[in-house]
Parts: sequence; structure tokens; C-alpha cells
Amino acid sequence: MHNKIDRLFSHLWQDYLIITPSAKKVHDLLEGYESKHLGKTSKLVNDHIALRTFNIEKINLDKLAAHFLALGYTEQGQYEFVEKKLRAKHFEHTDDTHPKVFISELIVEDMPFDVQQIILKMTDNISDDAAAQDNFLYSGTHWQVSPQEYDVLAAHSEYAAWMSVWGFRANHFTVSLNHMGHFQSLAQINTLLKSEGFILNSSGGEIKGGPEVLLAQSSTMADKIEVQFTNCKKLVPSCFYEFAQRYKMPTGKLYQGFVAASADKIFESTNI
Ligand code: OOG
Ligand code: NI
Repeated sequence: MHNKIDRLFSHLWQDYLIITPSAKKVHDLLEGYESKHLGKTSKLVNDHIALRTFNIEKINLDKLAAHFLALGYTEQGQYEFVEKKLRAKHFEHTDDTHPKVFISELIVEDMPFDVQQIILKMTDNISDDAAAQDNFLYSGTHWQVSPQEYDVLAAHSEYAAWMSVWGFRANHFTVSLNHMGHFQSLAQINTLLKSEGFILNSSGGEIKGGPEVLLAQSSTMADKIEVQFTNCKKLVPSCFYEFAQRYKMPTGKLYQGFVAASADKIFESTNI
């Protein structure tokens, strides 16, 4: 079971790094500081990863979640993003060394008709059993869109546009500050990353949340990657890297949930 989980996250990580070169740089930079602090090789710990999809039956949130439920994860929270027409759930494993998983889905019927048409065309040829395949969670797109279609999607939902280019894969990994030794705050990480030239998501402030909501988060802006569309190339946002600090609840345990108001801003790390 644990090997299977490690293998899945390793596939997701490798797939994510291919289109997120900045994440590899940030990862190695932070790990370098941590190793120096410890006096030996140190590994970063992931707080969570996130996946995206459409609420179309054969590929919906629950179909993605099934892979994690089969590995011993359970649903622990539900979230709504009315403005962005998104719903999300988060999943945790009983063994808390495994990252949490945040899965969202776009409510397609709440999109304008032309957006719905493009999404239905994209997903029409996916077979009913595709989402059950072992590699589905890092299978990328199962379709191609034109640059015009991408622009229509982006005008109404940056999330839909992101899905049209990147499909099924980890949208971000998140470093757990609670497991770090050298870094004491997100502000310290943010300062370092900015001095190294990385761009942070400043929507809603560089640090979203804080002790008062038991979770503080910051993230880079997604890398811009050249993508082949049906008839031309275009630079589009790929994936980003997140940093999270969790605080203790009155019970003394660290809060493990998400904060909808902060998540709403984290989604914008893939804005164009
Ligand atoms: C998920 C955004 C929310 C968090 O940690 O609050 C999130 C996404 O961008 O797909 O990851
Ligand atoms: Ni996140």
C-alpha cells in the first residue's frame, strides 16, 4: 500500500517537474538550506497536492478521488467557490506522512453555452473506463484545443483554460513549513524566493490566511510554457509551487483542513 502511494506521488512529481522547471529550482534551493541546517541531507515534506477536473460524470472529482480512496485516503472536507463555479474536497491518509490531496471540479453547466460546448467536445471521446486506469491521474490531456478555443475558455474561466492545456496531473505540490528546520516562517521563504527572482502570487496578499484561520499559504506564479495548439504555439501558465504553515487547534493537534477564502486566491496562481 505505502509503496503504491509513494509510486503514485513519484509519478505525479516527475510529471509535474517536466512542465514546472521553477519548482525543481525552488525545491533544490530550499532543500539545500534545510540540509545545511541539519548538517546532513534533508528531504522536504509535502503538505498536499492538488488536482483539477470537470464535473462530467466519467471524469468527475469522485472518479479522481477513487484512486486515493483505494489507497486508504478518506474524504475530510468540502469547499465551494461560487464565483469561480468550482467545488472541491480534500482527502487525508491515516498515515499523515502521506500528503493530503485537494481535488476540485468545474461545474460545467454553470458556464456560458460556448464554454460548455468546447468542454463537451474536448471530453466527448474519453471512454467511460478511462478514469479508472492506473496512470489516469498523470495522463494529461485526452484532447486538443485550438488557440481560439483556449481564449474563449480563458475569458470565462482561467481554470477551464488551464484544464484544456494540461488536463489530469498535479497542479501543484506544497512544501510543509512545519517540517522545516531552517525556515521559521512563510515570509522568510517568500523573501528568499523573491531575491532569487521567482514570482509570487500576490492576489489577496503574498501570504493567504494565518494563525487566525490555522493555515497560512503562499505560492509562486505558474511557469509559462510553450504549448503546441492545433495550428500554432502559445506561451501558457503551467503549474506552481506552494508553501504552507499549519497551526495548532485548541486540542493541540495541527489543523489539517483548507481555508476556502485562501484557496480561492491560490487558484489564481495559474492566471494568465
Ligand atoms: C487548488 C487551489 C487551492 C489550496 O491549497 O488552498 C489550494 C488549485 O489551484 O487547483 O491548493
Ligand atoms: Ni494548495
